[in-house]
Amino acid sequence: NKVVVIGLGYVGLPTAAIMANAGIEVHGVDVNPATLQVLNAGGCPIGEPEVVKLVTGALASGRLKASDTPVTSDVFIICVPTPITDEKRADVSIVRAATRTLAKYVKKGDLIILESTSPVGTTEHTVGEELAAQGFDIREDLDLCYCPERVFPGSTISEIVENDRIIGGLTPRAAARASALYARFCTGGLLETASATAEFSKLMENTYRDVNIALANVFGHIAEASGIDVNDAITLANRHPRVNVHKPGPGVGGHCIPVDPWFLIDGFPEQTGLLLQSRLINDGQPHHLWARVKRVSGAIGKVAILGAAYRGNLDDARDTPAEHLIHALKADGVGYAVHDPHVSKFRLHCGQEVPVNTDLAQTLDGADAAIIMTDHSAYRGLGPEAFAGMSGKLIADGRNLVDRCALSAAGFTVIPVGA
Ligand code: SAJ
Repeated sequence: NKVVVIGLGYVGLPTAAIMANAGIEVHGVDVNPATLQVLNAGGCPIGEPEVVKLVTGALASGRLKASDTPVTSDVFIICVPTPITDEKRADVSIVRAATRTLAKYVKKGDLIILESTSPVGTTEHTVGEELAAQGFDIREDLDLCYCPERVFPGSTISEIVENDRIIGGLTPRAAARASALYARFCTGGLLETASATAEFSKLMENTYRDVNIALANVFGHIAEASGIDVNDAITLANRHPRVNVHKPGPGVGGHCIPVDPWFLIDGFPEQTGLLLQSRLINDGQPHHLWARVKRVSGAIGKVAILGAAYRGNLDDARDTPAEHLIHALKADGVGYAVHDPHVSKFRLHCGQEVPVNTDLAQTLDGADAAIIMTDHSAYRGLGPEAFAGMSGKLIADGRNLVDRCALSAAGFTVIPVGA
């Protein structure tokens, strides 16, 4: 009746807290001293209110504990990051290191579950290999599973509890055992399959979204070239019962959608031309928007970037499209200031920390152009008063949020996406 969770990040920590609140004794493990310090003081390192409530409650109940080392247990769940390298290769070294750490605490008969989004074959070949190195027969002695998370940041708890969950067992016995565990805190369907099928399915879900967003962005380019408003056309197309065109925008961010398709591209280069093209289209969107701004005005010294978060109303700036825009501005020697109501700073991949202002008027002060990158509610419907402090009158609206009519009437040039 005890579960060890390795990795107390955006997925591991909420999962640990949900299990603790379902009456399971949970021992969380993390290598980050700052995370452990906050948790051991009874706090929560993630800001989402529902998560804070559940984590602090679980800690107070004594059923959730956190440290930097595992303990013996019957069940281990791995929720660590699976990044891509600068060369866009899948990096499963953290999964390997986590498995090596927990392998010392594993005994015959234990259930080991991987939740991290991973290349096809990781459960059997990376996790399995490390456990086999300890002398285990990974089919006979242990139950090994891949059960991917499907968390949509911003609604973490309800997504973990209510979504259907894929349960991929290396053996049917392993899948049945993991199902029984998830049934204790998940109300969604528990869909048993093989581990490799589950790994592929998870990658399919996020790749489907990336390719569809790329398609929407291409429709946006066509609309821009033809003078039609893409949003009107999409609204009409989506009235077809089998069509769901996604939203064009200023790029695709987050730690999942811009990363996961690379796992398939890396593993299956000959089969994934469409996926590669989609990745390039979506990563090119911030550059595309900046190129359109430059076509309207060649004399821009300072840009105000509105939105550091990768998606609206989140405080999460990981892999934000704003990073691509910053690189484009730097390459052209253009200065920038960043505004976000929810983010105070973020770090670029090169290590540079970018300060973020939470005061919109201060950020816009003296800017020649404003570029809206994030669909925060705070930007919806903004009119001329909001942009009054700018030096220039140019707004690129990457999310089609501002009051285009009022701004045009006040002499602003607004560049929308897909129109
Ligand atoms: N975006 C668009 N147009 C759209 C939809 C999204 O430009 O039509 C952009 C967003 O603004 C954002 C990026 O794409 O920059 C990614 O956002 P997202 O809404 O696709 O979601 P994520 O990355 O927060 O979470 C995704 C979800 N996956 C799917 O919807 C298939 C979530 O359910 C997964 O659990 C999560 O990835 C994950 O952890 O894998």
